[in-house]
Amino acid sequence: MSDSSSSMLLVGVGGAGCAMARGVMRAFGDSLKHVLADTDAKTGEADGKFVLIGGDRLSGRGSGGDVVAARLAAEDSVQAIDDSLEGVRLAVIVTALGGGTGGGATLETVKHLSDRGIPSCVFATTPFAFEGETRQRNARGILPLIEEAASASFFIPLDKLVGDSDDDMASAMRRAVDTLASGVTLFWRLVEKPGYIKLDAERVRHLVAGAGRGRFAYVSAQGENRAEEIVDAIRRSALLGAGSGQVASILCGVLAGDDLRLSEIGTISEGLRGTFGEKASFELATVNDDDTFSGRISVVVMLFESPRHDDADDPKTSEPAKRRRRQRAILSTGPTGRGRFNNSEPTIWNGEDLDVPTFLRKNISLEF
Ligand SMILES: Nc1nc2c(ncn2[C@@H]2O[C@H](COP(=O)(O)OP(=O)(O)OP(=O)(O)O)[C@@H](O)[C@H]2O)c(=O)[nH]1
Ligand SMILES: [Mg+2]
Repeated sequence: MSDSSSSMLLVGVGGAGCAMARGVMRAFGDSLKHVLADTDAKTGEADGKFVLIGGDRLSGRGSGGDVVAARLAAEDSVQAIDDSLEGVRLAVIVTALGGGTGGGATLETVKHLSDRGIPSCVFATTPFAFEGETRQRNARGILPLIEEAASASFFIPLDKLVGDSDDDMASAMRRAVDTLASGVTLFWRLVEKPGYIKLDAERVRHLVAGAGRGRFAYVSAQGENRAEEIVDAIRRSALLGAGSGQVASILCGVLAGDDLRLSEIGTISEGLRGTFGEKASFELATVNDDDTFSGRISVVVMLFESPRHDDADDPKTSEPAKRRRRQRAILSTGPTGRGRFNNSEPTIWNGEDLDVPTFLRKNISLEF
């Protein structure tokens, strides 16, 4: 593992999140700098560097599907990940929304990292429709908060990731984890096995920081017409949803062996731009790894909806961080401090404390 590769930290959060992070490590086939975090001590029994969060509150038994309990638990103890952060410039977080920990603890982890100047790129699955309303509600409630806090985020519905096949549940899950994991390894492969068109770790960080919410897919093909088949699969991908919504920027990673032809890169590049708009900013990089990809091309596509922020490479000044600081500034003037009225009786009228400024009483957020 090179120094620049170890500037990227893989973080798994929650039971399924840690399982997916282990999938990323398996797919990469080498040791990745990582940390696995869960409120359930059992998750730590398998391989990998594990930190138990919320041990005092939840006694290592998980949150039982309670997002708020998981958030509080993570607020108490998320600093347990700090000894994994040395030299880290970008965190890639994998998690599954639906339970308590994947949602609640992910949000606190992202905020904690951002406060330390580390941008997060979050890959989060959302529950299958058949899992029921409680899990869907858990996911829907926390999703916008994670989106706002993270530098880049991908919310991947498990229904779409698995597709229409009628596999048994275990194989469908395995396929979902493998697909996601193979895509997520792109970050490390770009740095460790660069092809002719390179992206180094700092450029990856720059592209991801401030990119906002995106869509993500991983497709593979082999044989004579593999490039055309890839373009076709991209057009039909339910995860990318061609034609549904604006695309401001496209990041494409082409992973192949020594047999990758220039014309194939051209076909993929033109196909993508033709599908998602010539006006979108476009960045393509290649990975050359003959041992893994000989005879095959795999493509990771990331589409982002909003234009990038100019200062996005500085997480302290990126838009999510600025929004959070504004929010904190509002909250820090809350009703606990009554200034020169500290020793006087509050002025209560119709149940409202009129000494508290109106914008706080009415929960109006001010833009500074
Ligand atoms: N990829 C994958 N997803 C899973 C698996 N099992 C469950 N899920 C998904 O993960 C979501 C979260 O479930 P868990 O990981 O068990 O929950 P948690 O984050 O550990 O949270 P708590 O256990 O409630 O504290 C579920 O709603 C499912 O959508 C799995 O084996 N693989
Ligand atoms: Mg759990």
